[in-house]
Amino acid sequence: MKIESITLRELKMPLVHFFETSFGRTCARRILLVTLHCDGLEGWGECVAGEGPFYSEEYIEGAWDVIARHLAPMLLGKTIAGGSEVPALLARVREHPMAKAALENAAWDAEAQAKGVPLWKLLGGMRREIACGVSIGIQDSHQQLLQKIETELAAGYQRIKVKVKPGWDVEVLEKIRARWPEILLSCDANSAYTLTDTPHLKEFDRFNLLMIEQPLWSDDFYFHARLQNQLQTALCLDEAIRTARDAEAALELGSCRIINIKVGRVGGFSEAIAVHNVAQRFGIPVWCGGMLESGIGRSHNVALSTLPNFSLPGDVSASKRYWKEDIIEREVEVSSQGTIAVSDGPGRGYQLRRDLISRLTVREETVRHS
Ligand code: OSB
Ligand code: MG
Repeated sequence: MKIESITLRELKMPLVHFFETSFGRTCARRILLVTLHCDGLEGWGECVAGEGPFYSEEYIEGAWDVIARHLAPMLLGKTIAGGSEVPALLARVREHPMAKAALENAAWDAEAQAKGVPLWKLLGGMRREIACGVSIGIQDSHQQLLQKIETELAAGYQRIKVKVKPGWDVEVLEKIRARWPEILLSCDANSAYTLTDTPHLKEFDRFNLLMIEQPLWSDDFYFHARLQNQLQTALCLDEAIRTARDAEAALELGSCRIINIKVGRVGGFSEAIAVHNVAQRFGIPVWCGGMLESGIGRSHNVALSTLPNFSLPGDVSASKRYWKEDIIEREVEVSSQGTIAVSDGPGRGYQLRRDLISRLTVREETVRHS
């Protein structure tokens, strides 16, 4: 596949309901899509960077610039066999994993179409359907949160994850457990605590949580090991795992017993597969995280989740939980069993709604081989 040009698009997509974490509230997503034009094919990828540099240091303005000015020129004019060749071509740029992932995943997307195989099979997936959970943000009231949980359980979701932070934690978990003693329940702190909160975090042990996600600093797995030693509940790392090497170090240290894999955070499908394989070697389950993706990123998350060690329900849920209308057709739908079925069609398995994409586009730039 010869990469002839690369198009960047920003789509403005309001969320059906705001999403709040310990680092802030999002009401609308600025979705950055990239399109690789090669051999008459189009590979699409989504850059999951946030509106501001709060989950990680990446954010849409910076990602747009680094893709258009630095990363895209490294791919333009190159002939590649497929997505797995992209990381080496981009390696001279340090970090910027979400920006790199958008391009690499677009190359896999094109490769799957070129070969006429489903993307999930190309990635090494084995499952025909994936297990789904939901991530529920911090709400304006406990009552509102309980109502949301009730709705998601009724829809069939297999695991509920709630966002926590100091002041929105023990009391909230108490109320959830009082009403639903048996459900699979976990919480995600997005780095809202420090080691001095250890006695407080120990109180979480009484809620029989499946995991506590990233309680401490976003770049840490050393002190997470110390915390894990003092807790019964499994820790799960999200922010801190950016490479397979991080995963190996964290698992050797005993920093966590579960890993959340986000394809953007680790820089693309190749590294996501590598993290998955490291975890598998250590006997550690992984699940697929989400970043409030549009249909492009969402369909890629579905494909990744079919790999064998994705053995816990992920945060990949139905399009309609986020968007009035998603940019793919059909939308990502979840069964009453809380599963998403994968299709046997070639490529990502979901068509684009081009008319809607152009209507939502607020900025567009095409970079060509000079
Ligand atoms: O930590 O998993 C997280 C959303 C934005 C940033 C970070 C996170 C999240 C989610 C939402 O939890 C997952 C989703 O529903 O896409
Ligand atoms: Mg998380």
